[in-house]
Amino acid sequence: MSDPPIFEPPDSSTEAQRSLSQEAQLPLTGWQQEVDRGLEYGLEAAASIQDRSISTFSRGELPHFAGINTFLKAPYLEDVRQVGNYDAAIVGVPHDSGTTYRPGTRFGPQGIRRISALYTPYNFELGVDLREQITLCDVGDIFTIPANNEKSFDQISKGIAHIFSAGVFPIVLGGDHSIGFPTVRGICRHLGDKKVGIIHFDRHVDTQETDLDERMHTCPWFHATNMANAPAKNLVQLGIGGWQVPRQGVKVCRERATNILTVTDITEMGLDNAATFALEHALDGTDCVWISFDIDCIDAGFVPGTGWPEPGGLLPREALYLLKKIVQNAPVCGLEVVEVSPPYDISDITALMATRVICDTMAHLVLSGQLPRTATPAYIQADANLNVDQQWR
Ligand SMILES: [Mn+2]
Repeated sequence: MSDPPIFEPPDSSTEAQRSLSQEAQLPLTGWQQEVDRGLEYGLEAAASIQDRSISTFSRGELPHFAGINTFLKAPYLEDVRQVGNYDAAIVGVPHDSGTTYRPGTRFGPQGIRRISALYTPYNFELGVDLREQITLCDVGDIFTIPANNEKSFDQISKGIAHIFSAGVFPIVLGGDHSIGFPTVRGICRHLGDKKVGIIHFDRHVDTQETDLDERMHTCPWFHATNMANAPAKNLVQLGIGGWQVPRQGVKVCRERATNILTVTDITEMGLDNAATFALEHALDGTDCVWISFDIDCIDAGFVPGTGWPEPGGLLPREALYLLKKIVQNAPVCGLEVVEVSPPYDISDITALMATRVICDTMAHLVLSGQLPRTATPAYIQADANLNVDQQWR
């Protein structure tokens, strides 16, 4: 008997082969700077340590289980007036007072930061090393007011407007989805007459005017699409469906003609066609796209740590593929990842999924030439318009 043939792909015929080649092209400058800083601030290691890049006090990526939890161990920026010195900024919004069932997303930012320590800044298939290619800071959290949604919304809009108008790419760690309205409002304050399309990953429509008599996490897009800068015709809603979609929200989607794809729509038309649908509608007459990623768009089996888990959602690799196609083909002005509730999480897997969405987004921004920014995007206006709130037109 002869041995079975061994499959040997020719060079560069597989993603893995290309990835092996790409890694050799990446610099190690950022890594070396981190090591040098570690040795200076954290002291050289004890004499018995053979690897002399190790310091006495952990000051960088390693060990992954050590250190202070900012997102991906990015520098903590205490003075937010300096945020314009970075390409991208992480900001936590620990607000869960808009929650209508399971609370706990006030712990979302810290849960995401904690498990993000598991990640290196490098991705094999994408051939990206974030430490080498962009500057990232973590500005900490917005000071939210837990007894009052509206005061929290005002704080959130002011904070997001500050980051966005500094020309930095904002990455928001929620928080429940009620923050989708004030984050977009913060963007709209610096758009002048420009417009933003919203691409919304979710199992739920989140379009009703009020819930339990307040603007809760079921309501952000009713109020966001009241603003002239964020037209409802540019709201794309991916992954909607199941037994948790309130009928009053469906009525609003119908009246405002938002663009919905169910999970079945997405799988039947194919991921590429679904991404094209999202891009065409979100970019029709707009200048940029805001991505609002509710972690519950993914099947509940993968994301138990969330406020309203719903079986039948997207698979992680489907959601990540859609995200890739969208981010690489749209001028993206910011990202929020919401509804991660660590008290309901299991082994941090929901928070890890959120980390994955954020890191993938940054990588696709690099691969599409959007980060690092060489100039402030033309849709960002320095002057603030504080009167963007409107009634439905
Ligand atoms: Mn949802």
